[in-house]
Amino acid sequence: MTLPSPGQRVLMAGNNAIAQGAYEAGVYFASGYPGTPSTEILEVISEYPEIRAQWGTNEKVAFDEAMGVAMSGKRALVSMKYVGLNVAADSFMVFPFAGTVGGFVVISADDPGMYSSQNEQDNRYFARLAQVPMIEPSDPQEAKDFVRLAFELSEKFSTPVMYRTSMRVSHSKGMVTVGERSEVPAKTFVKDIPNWVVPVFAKGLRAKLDAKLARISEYVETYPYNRVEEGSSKVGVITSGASYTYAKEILPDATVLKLAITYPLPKQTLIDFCARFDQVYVIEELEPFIEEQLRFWGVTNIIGKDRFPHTGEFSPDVVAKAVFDEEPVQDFSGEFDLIVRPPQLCPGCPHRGAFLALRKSGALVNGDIGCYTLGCLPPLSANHTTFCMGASIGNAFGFGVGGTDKVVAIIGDSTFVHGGIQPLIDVVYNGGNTTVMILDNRTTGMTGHQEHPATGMTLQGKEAPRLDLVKLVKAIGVEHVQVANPFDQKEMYSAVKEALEYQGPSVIMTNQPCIFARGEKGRKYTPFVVLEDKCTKCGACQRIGCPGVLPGEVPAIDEVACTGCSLCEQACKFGAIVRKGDA
Ligand SMILES: Cc1ncc(C[n+]2csc(CCOP(=O)(O)OP(=O)(O)O)c2C)c(N)n1
Repeated sequence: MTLPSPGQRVLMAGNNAIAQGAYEAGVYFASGYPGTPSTEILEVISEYPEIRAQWGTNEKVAFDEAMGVAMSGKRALVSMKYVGLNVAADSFMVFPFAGTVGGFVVISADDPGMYSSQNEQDNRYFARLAQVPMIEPSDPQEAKDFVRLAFELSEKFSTPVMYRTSMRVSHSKGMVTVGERSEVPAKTFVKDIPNWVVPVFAKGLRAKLDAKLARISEYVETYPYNRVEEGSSKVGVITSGASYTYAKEILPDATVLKLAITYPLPKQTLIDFCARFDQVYVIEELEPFIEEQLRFWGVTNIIGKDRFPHTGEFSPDVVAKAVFDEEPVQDFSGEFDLIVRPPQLCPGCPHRGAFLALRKSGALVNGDIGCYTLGCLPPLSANHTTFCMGASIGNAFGFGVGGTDKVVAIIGDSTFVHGGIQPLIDVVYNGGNTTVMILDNRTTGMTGHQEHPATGMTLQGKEAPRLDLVKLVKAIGVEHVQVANPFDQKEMYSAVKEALEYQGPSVIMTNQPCIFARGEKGRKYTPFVVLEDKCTKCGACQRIGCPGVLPGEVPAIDEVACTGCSLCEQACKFGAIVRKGDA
């Protein structure tokens, strides 16, 4: 990547701008864990040699490390998808009691509309829960500039600061004027047990935190980036983040109070603003976070979630409908009129072979988060529950305790390292008869092929000590451990059968890489072809769920898509599928 020079105006996506903002703000350390829409922030930061950047094994670990750097006196940032903050929440809730030494910023990237997420969650409530200030940019220029503001805020009040972005802000592009890096002098950590040993001194620190929040609340009343844009019409609007851009497009003449800091809210500024108008639109994506607060303060002349949907992503259309339509829009699915393309595993994906064996075994499968979640879709239909990262193993243990026979937890390599190790320890400790299949495709596939400890590579693509998953599960105490090739159906099925028959905890580790994993790209494949005269039209090859097997009375194989994995050949009992050249 060529880094832009100071003063240059560059077209940047919001996430790239955040990375540039971190560079300019003199950030010393950045960590995180991949997750849409935040992933690129750390990937781009890793290009700046001035910042020590690294993937953490999960968001809590990444948070704790950044927190340590900040306590040691240097600027630290941690970046994650909004659900990552659920994982890091334990630290996030306690850190504010002590405050920070160097600036500390946690980036939470929300996904209104759930484009690539397991749930919809408005993380603004996290700032309120943790009692930390929160800043929200609206466009790429602000995405960059607000990083510096967030660090200044953090150091001014010695508090962690939450920086909330969303899918639209992170992924839209805009022109950004870049600046220079400011090296920020390191501060010094002073040993002060009553401040830093939080649990022992929590009662006193609680009062201090309240007092700090009161000071910040006063400060935000005059914060220059909470600004009023005077308009010519009699309409007032309160908004922030991506919603600001829709509000400006749909109500160009309105007077807009644009909030940069959305927690704590500037109470008096908001009350005074609302007093100027008969009615004020509160245009905020997801929950009525600002609106509820206004109503709590006795403001009644506001139009909020009685017209605007509280689910899904906003767009100019949604805002226009809510403002101008007769009927309030109560629900919004966030869908566009696009041709439906059902998600599916890629041709040549090793997970397919694992699901075929699982389907044949009749096991109840507790799934986890990753590409393999798609194993729930027909025709595989072999992943029966999925919730969040690391849940599969505990869920499978629970199903077993509940009396269900033949239960398998499936979990990807990245997810296992993130949140699967402790539940496996628990299974061994508590005598579970649980089978765990670790789908080791040697990458974090779903989020775009990031490295993790078991790939043996760092964020920067440098070699690192490789976490040996087989040794690890044995060290945990699992005695029945098998490594199986998912492209060899006989081997895979017999591994599943054996594990299910075994009494006690067992692990099956698949051993084939993702076709896009490092070192796999650009490989030449010899595709398979269908011999029409031998085909009995039984449909078995269609039931492996490979997009490379094209439907038709006599199926065909898409030579461009085919990676020669041979699962279709193994499914055909009539020898009608052969490797090209062998026909
Ligand atoms: C707490 C949390 N952090 C991050 C994510 C984003 N995310 C979705 S799946 C996934 C990991 C997928 O990697 P892996 O388990 O190796 O499976 P693969 O996709 O390679 O099959 C991540 C990081 C998430 N959903 N939840």
